[in-house]
Amino acid sequence: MTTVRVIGVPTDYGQDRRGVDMGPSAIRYAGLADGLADAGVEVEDAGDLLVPRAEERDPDYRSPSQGNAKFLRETEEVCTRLADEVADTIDDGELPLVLGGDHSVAIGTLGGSARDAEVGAIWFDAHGDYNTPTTSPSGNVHGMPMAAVLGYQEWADVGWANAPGLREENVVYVGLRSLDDVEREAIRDSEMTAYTMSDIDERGITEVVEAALSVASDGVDSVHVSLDLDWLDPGIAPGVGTPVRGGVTYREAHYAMERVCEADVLRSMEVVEVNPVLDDHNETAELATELVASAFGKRIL
Ligand code: HAR
Ligand code: MN
Ligand code: MN
Ligand code: MN
Repeated sequence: MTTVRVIGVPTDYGQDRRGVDMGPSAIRYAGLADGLADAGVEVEDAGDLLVPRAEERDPDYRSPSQGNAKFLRETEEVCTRLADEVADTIDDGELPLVLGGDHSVAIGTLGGSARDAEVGAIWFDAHGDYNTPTTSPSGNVHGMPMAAVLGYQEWADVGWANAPGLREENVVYVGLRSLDDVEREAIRDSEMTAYTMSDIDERGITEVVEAALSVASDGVDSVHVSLDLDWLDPGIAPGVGTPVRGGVTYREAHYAMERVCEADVLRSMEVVEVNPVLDDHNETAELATELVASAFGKRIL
């Protein structure tokens, strides 16, 4: 039986809206343990990493390459510890489930998950998160983790942001609908595969998820799944810092997670960007919990 180790990472360094640091608590309160039990996995809750409050820190450190990324020192500090914890979990034969926090935590999750193995990744998100400290319009690191771990441009020599085993040609986006202009070009020029919401409109979630799983798992040991709750339509997932209209539906999201489970390639998973301060009666955290249960095997029949 799979043992899932839950690792909470209560950060909000990577974006401007306070409250996403309460994501791990909200997701647990929404019934994560029961959801995972329904899915038939063993659960071990490792608690939360200790994360200093943003107000106690100075966001203005300017590096790498003097870009505008905020809270980089703090992000490094947290992601370095998270990467070790994720790598340890996998060494122990368990499956890490990281609860964010904002999406900058993916630098740590992928750093640990792709430390000693060849790994693919599926990025369920409205956003590409492929900015660098100099291309970013906002300076928010949650818009940068994929560029960071793949060593794109100024991220290239940033040692703490490496995921050595992550193969660019095995990275797949699903559900994109908000990209910055420079970021869009960079994704086009990369070896990653990108399925937008238009692709889902045209081909349907079934075909897009099949294609994503096949690209992500081709020739690698296993796959990391990153689930940003703003992937879903804000009508059903209002508790996120950067909502974008036109996201996937409840059924499309569940279908995708059910297929992730059936494909049996999962190495690590993270659920990010749940912000209870912006939420409607914790419904986004509840949705996150339900989707995790589907990804780990909860079935209707
Ligand atoms: N692309 C914009 C930026 O870099 C917005 C990024 C928003 N990112 C997330 N994560 N919510 O997906 O600032
Ligand atoms: Mn250990
Ligand atoms: Mn994201
Ligand atoms: Mn997003």
